Amino acid sequence: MAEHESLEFGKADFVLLDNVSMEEFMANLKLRFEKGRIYTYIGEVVVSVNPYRAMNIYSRDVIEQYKGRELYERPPHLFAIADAAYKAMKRRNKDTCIVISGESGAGKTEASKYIMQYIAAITNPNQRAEVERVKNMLLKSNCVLEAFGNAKTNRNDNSSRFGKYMDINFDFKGDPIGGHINNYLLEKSRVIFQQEGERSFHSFYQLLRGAPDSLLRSLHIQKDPKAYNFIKVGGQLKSCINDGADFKAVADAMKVIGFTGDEIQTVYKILATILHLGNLTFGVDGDVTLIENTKLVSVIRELLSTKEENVEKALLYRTVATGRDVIEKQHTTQEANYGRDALAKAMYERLFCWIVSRINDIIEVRNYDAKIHGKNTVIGVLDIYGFEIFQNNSFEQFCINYCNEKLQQLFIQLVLKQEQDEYQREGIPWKHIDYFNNQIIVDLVEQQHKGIFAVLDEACMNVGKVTDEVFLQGLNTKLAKHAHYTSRKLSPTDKSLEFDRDFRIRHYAGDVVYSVVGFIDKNKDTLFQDFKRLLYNSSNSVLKAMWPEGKLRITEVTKRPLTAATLFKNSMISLVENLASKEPYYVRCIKPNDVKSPLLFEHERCRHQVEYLGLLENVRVRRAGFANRQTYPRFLQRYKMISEFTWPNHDLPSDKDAVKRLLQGCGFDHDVAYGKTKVFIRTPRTLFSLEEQRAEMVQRIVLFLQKVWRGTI
Ligand code: AOV
Ligand code: MG
Repeated sequence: MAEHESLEFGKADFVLLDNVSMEEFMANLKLRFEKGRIYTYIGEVVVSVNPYRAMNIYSRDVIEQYKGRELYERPPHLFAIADAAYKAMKRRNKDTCIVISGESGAGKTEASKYIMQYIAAITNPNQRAEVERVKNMLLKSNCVLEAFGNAKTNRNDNSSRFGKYMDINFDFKGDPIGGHINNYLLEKSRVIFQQEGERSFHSFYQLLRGAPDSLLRSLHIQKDPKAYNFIKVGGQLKSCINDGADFKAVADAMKVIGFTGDEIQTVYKILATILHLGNLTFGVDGDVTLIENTKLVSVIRELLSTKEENVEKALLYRTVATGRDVIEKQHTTQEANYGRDALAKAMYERLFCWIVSRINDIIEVRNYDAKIHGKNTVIGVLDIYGFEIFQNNSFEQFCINYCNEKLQQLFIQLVLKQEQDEYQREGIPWKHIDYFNNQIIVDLVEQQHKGIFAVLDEACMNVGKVTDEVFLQGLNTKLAKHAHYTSRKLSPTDKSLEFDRDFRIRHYAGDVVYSVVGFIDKNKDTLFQDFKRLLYNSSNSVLKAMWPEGKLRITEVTKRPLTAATLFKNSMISLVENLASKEPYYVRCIKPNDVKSPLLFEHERCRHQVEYLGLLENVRVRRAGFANRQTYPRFLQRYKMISEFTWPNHDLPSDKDAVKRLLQGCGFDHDVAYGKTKVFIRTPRTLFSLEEQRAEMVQRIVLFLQKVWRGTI
């Protein structure tokens, strides 16, 4: 427990509150925020409140103050948690992970960057060139991924529109030798549409505002974002972000990471193609569908290095196999519009995934130290899109909010449930602390056969007419009695359900009304094979490599691809399994207000977050609980030398009795509890003190043995 700070800044650990009540918790949180103390502990969990202003607490000096120190020795900080995760990995050879959660705009991405910076700063004391290279790339990859995966939303000017989990691999010396990034479902619908007040991905505006004139000319692009249908929909063309300077920073970062000149040029060409695609319009002449602005087709052809007639054909026709015959079917204008939008979204998504995989190729652990010494441990950092509610919520918000439910469930499992289950198992006197378990909502979404994803997949497989309405009917039939689901049909008088297309989920973090419109399309995620072939047949080898499945002929494409929902669900399940296999450290971020003000602590807004994050329950479990536990034999193995009763061996009836005797002898009996198989130590200070005594004894024993060897005894 961090006790060194003056009380004028409030309690540095919520565990130290006089009474664990919502009022006291909130008063402490507010006081600390107002005093510029944005971090507070709950044991080993860091609670962070977004300061919305530059804080002078991340400098090199501050890093030095945290390096190698114990958690409770310094004021609460992200650096302390990063150091704890690092120490656990290094000392105990454990894979660890840092899970950062909180709603959109609460400060997760910023926190993840500070944590990475800290780890980079404290490692590689010998300045090995290879390690410096890896560290530089890990840091630079952030800048590139943010450019392509973040956007301004109505909740956050730099909102992550993808989920990111980054593993950093360390060698036996504790230096980073590589890494791997997993990315989760990019919100690609943003490529063609943004809600009012929002922007598309930063990358587009950066290109327009930062690229040299010669590059823009070669891409046939003009500087004004208003000229492009796809990125002007949200109307927010400016933001507080400096797009021009960022363009250069991203280009430099790509170079440093190791993207080739050709690769970088192709990235720009794809961005430009997408912008041009957005301006393509279709018309009809008799019963023929045609492209109205044919000049754009030759621009697109040039950028994609394909044949002009192939571009036109892919936009206007679809090749279909009927039995053995292959025919070309003309699109209606509606189908052509749909195909164009799908192409733009797919090209962007593929570009993003390709960027991630290129970074992975480059930062992957090289074949040296790690493999030679066989030891390679990992710290994972998770930064996902936070829970969000917009004016209109669709499939993407549904996936994002489900992802947040999964992470809350993991927190409950690891912090609230397992802890209490263990006390019970071990027979430690314990009054159960109640909490809201969101498993019921996780099941509502992902359960086989009757979960929302299953109903959606079933609707998509229908042979008859597949519509969003059919899907909604399916939900209403299967979930009519579910406490966390309702819809306009089921609750006709409910004012928040304005339209027939609406359904509502009671999430752990609040009620969200989703519009069913677009769910089927987004889940099926169809991209006509003709487009894949078009891009595969490009003479630009970088572009071609992004579309390997374009190689297949139409008659060879038989398998129904997995739906977007199933892919996302599977990726979330394996993410959670992965996190659960590591030793977790938590950062819980809170957003103090909705207007990005550094001064405003909106009480109700914060109280709501404290409540749904389960922080009060966290304090209760922690306070009544124990900081450390070890089996009796393990405890003895480590500390038996500090007591005459146990060194070198004890003659008591059991290890448990020996541990009791040892702790009584040291005067720590009041701070521990004896379970069936383990001893539980309440405060870290006791453990620290045992460690100190052990170190002293080890030293004495070593000196003694040296004397014996030298023959002086
Ligand atoms: P998020 O990652 O949690 O939202 P960010 O980390 O992007 O939120 O934070 C939002 C904004 O808050 C940043 O752009 C900064 O302006 C400010 N901010 C956050 N943390 C700090 C800090 N420690 N110091 C100063 N300013 C900060 V989302 O990605 O939308 O879920 O999907
Ligand atoms: Mg973020």
